[in-house]
Amino acid sequence: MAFDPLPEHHFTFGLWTVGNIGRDPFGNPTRQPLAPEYIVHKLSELGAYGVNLHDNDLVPIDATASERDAIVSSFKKALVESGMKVPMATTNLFSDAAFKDGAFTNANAQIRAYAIQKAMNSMDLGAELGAETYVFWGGREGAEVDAGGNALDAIAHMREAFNFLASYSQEQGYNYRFALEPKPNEPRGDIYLPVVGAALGFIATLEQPHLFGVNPEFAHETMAGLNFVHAIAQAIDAGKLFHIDLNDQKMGRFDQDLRFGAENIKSAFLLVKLLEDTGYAGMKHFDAHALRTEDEAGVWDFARGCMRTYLMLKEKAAQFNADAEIQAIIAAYKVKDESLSSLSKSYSTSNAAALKAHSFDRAALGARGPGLERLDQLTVDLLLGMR
Ligand code: GLT
Ligand code: MN
Ligand code: MN
Repeated sequence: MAFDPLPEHHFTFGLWTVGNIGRDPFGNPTRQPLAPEYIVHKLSELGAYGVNLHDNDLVPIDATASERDAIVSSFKKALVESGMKVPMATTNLFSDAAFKDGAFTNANAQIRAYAIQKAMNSMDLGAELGAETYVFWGGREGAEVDAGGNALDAIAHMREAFNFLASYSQEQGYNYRFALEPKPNEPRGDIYLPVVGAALGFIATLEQPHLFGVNPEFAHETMAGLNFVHAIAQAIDAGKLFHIDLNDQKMGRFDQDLRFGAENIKSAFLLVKLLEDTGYAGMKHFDAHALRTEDEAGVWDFARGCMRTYLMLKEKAAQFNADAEIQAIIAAYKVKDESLSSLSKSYSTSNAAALKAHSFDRAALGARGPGLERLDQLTVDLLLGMR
């Protein structure tokens, strides 16, 4: 099997991902910048569906209006020539010094207003390029010092900004779906809305919650030692998985943004299986970058590898679902009892009375092993190509 990516697989990369120049806090760039038009053509050749961007990945923050228009028209030409789409856009609210203590949540009202202005301009750009999903990653929306008392205000300011921008989107006819991307820390000591569950809880407090979902990133829950597959399950259950950022990460380390599947292969497998089994129809965005050690050839190896690993894991998921022994173990694991389920599924006075009157064999319930060791070993066998 070739595992060749095709546009129908809806794989996307950010301009900032394959365009990453290999800079880190201790070291200078190790690669030359790549022109956005070149990136678009290369990704299209590799079988990607589209490319995503921040406003300033394409248009420098200090560009004049005419410079902006020239840059955008050259980029649009590359999109038309290559057939590539821009499904998602976002705003850079973290690189400029003005945002060093946050953007929408900054304690300074002037910076908050500037952040909203910048986001509106960036939403205009995204809409012009055809983007339907708008991501908010609150990279600088956080703190090292809480003595300023901003933690509670920040949530209210963030709510104001999202309510404002959702109305702007509707009035302009953009009809974006907004996807909040949680991260626990880095570049701030602590970032507000650190995990998927926090973002889901916050969305319920917005004026138009139906317009908002999440854009979870594999590395972000993993950095904090949390289970990304569980986070995605909760987002799917809530109908809020609008977008996903795929990459990899060792737990408890600096933000590594590794190639998808590079590190936690079993979790990556279970994630792909969950997305495929539940018919996730959104974009699969690889928000990662080639190692700083690599030259340009390594960048394209990285991009090919992300897509190839996803497709191999998708194949493994199909094999898992068709494996009679594995499915028999799962069927036995999920013990069914129609009559007890009918009592416990929903409350009624009579169900409560019948349940209270039922006699359970507690010792037998505690004695039974669910077969998870065998199931997990078969999963490992399957992933290692032994089944
Ligand atoms: C940045 C970050 C990502 C976000 C991007 C969107 S930019 O690279 O590390 O997780 O998805 O702003
Ligand atoms: Mn990240
Ligand atoms: Mn991301």
